[in-house]
Amino acid sequence: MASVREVTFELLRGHGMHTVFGNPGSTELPMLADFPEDFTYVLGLQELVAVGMADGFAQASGRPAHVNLHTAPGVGNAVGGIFNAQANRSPLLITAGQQVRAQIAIEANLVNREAVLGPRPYVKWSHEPARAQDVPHAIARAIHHTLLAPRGPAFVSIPMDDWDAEADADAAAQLLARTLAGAPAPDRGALAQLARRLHDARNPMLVAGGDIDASGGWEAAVALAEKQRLPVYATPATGGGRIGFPEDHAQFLGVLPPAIGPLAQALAGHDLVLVAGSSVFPYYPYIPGPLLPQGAALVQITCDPAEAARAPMGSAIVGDVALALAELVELLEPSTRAAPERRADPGEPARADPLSGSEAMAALADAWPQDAIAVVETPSSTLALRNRLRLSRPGSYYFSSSGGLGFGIAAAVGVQLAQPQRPVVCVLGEGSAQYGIAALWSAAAYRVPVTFLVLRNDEYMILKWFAELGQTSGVPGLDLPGLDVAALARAYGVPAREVHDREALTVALREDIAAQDGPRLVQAPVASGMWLE
Ligand SMILES: Cc1ncc(C[n+]2csc(CCOP(=O)(O)OP(=O)(O)O)c2C)c(N)n1
Repeated sequence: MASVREVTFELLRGHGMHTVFGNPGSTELPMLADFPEDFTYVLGLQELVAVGMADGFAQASGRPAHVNLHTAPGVGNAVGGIFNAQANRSPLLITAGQQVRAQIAIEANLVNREAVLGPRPYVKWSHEPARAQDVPHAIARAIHHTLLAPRGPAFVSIPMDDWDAEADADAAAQLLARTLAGAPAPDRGALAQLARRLHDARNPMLVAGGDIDASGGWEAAVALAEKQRLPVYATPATGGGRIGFPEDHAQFLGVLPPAIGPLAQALAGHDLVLVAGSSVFPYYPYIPGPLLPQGAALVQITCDPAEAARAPMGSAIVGDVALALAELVELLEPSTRAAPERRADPGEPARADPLSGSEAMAALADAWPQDAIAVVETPSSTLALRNRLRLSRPGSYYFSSSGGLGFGIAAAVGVQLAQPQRPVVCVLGEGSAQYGIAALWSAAAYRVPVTFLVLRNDEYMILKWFAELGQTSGVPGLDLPGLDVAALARAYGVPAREVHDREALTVALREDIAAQDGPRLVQAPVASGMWLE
């Protein structure tokens, strides 16, 4: 007779989920006992790191990933990462250990009290099975939830004595045979109406969001923009976890500003704004103003009913973004509107000592292989990175769309494990790097060849900028003197060096990207400033 553990691993096999990211504790040992040889366990030294690695892995593979957490304190550590994963729409199966059933009632040590409540706001489904025999069903159900639109994490808490219990053979056989399919098809009538509105519009535009990339709609977005000669903007960088349109395309005009007033101003002159694969809009900070410019209408295409329901303006079509875009391409004839004017190149950045963020990003652009992937957590240089790299291939950019730090290093490791053929470069502020710094150990231990670039400005620059913007003075805790990430990296087993000028940075990055034997880190001291170009 098969045990709950055996049936569960069989189920994971059936879903192609052979990798378990995690940090083990005593409550997880029974699950991990006799760990099957066809599975890989990737150790993260803290739960936030384990979740971040699984998030990157899930997003870059397009498949659900499994992360296993320690009971209450481990789940607590992980919550910031779970918050990021839901914003990233990452299909994560999150399992956590729990005390043995016999000791839950008396709240013995390590009981995860009301286990389902901790992660509940940030997961699609949160559950602790009523019986050991229900564990495989709960895990299957969680996996299905992660994959059905909108994708996202699901959580199962499992008492540690469940794993050796005898499984229900009939239920297991049925479970293992089940498959679920279904991308939500957008309403055809609504799409036909949108096609007419696009055709009739004088000056329509497209706002490209990350779900274009996640849904596989990249080519359809390009085809639609070209056929209709639409100017294209990216949704604000604050919520753009992925990029949805090639940023070197002649019709790509830049990244929208993230606040209400400036964003509406950037849309001025357009009579129809089509937003595909983004919320409307990931605003931050609060700069009030009209939501839309005079004379503009907005239509959003989203796979997420909640995102459609909460938008403050415009209409919405709910359905798979790639399907919707492909159907619009079919429905529309080529437009004779004038093509949008190509935006200017940012030009060579001025020389500075220390380097400006723009120079550092220009050095990165010089070293950039066509097929490389950027994982980005560098608040004051994110826009400079976008403007200088102009990434042009799908699946080339990962950013924590919630804004929660602790994503970058870990996600880069997960992305690289999912995409071993493509070089991965992770660009970090030295402040951001601290939240998930222990992921450097996983990169070194598993020889994951990510190149890390750390921009060291000795401060939380973006918070100083927000303080200035909000006219908030006298804020403590915004300086980071003496924080040497290269030294930290060496302690975790990652070879690291510091470089000071643009040429040396280009050379170091080229060398590190070419070396595929494990992770490398380059630290570049940079001047204080917000680097937009
Ligand atoms: C988990 C978490 N804690 C705190 C913050 C607030 N926060 C946003 S940006 C930032 C500073 C980042 O500093 P650094 O990486 O050095 O980048 P810089 O702004 O200097 O470019 C902080 C602390 C956050 N976003 N997430």
